[in-house]
Amino acid sequence: KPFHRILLTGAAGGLGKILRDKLKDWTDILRVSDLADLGPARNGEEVVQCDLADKAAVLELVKGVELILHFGGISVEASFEDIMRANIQGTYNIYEAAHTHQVKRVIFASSNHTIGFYKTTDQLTASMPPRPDGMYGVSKCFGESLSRYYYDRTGLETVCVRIGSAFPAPANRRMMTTYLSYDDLFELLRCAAFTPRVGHTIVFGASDNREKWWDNREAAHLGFQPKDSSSQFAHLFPDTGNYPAADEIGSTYQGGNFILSGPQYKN
Ligand code: NAI
Ligand code: 15L
Repeated sequence: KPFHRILLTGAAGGLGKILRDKLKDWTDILRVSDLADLGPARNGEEVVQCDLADKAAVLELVKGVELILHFGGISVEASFEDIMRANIQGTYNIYEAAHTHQVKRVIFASSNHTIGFYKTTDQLTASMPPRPDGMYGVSKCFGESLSRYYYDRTGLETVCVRIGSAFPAPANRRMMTTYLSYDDLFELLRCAAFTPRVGHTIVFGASDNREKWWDNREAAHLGFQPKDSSSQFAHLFPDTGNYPAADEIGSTYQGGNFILSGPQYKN
């Protein structure tokens, strides 16, 4: 197999559960980790339950690993204190440990909420300034900056995947644009893992949806070509020509309703 040992953090989560099975073909040993219970180790697995905020535990977690898929952490808007522990301290611990143990590459599950305050009428490339839509988005911007720093300083490579909406199906009209099928996510991760040199790359993760906000020309070296499209779900959210809707703030910004959790929209 191409890798001896890969670490997957967040392995008990929605995406982690999918990846836990799919990553087996890439590696002799898949080390799966989460704060939550992962059940017993399956064939070819090592299971490590730990808190990403625990620096000593993460140092041990990363030992002997060639590639990290860092998917663990808080995945929605939450208090700064909670996000700080899981996403800021946690991601820092992963990078410090990766550097210490000379890990070659990290694939970081970043998010479209790094740019959620752009309008749904804007077209973006990866080098445009981040415009996070909450503390969660800010923490993902931290991960993107931190990984840039580790690459410039130490040569540790990272692909930051600004995942759109990776679910079985879009749950609302906005997700017709941000939808990323599980197969396309996996293909993007394959590109991120196997492209010979990635340096520090930021790539948007969306399927080949009819409406697009994100242009991946700056990540062309990854060769990512999505195959799926949200069009197969068009019947769920028929195009009424009323998007963005003037009376619905969640359709004005790319981050959708995440922006409603920010202090500026509280009474
Ligand atoms: P999820 O919330 O289902 O999974 C995250 C996992 O991280 C959970 O199992 C949780 O127990 C674990 N975790 C949380 N705090 C932790 C800590 N302190 N220490 C160790 N583990 C901890 O989220 P999902 O949907 O699977 O997303 C995975 C990653 O991808 C997350 O980093 C998320 O921010 C990112 N992402 C996901 C998107 C999606 O559409 N599913 C979109 C954009 C980004
Ligand atoms: C994210 O970053 C979240 O982790 C996920 O739960 C979805 O809300 C997704 O973005 C989205 O924007 O649809």
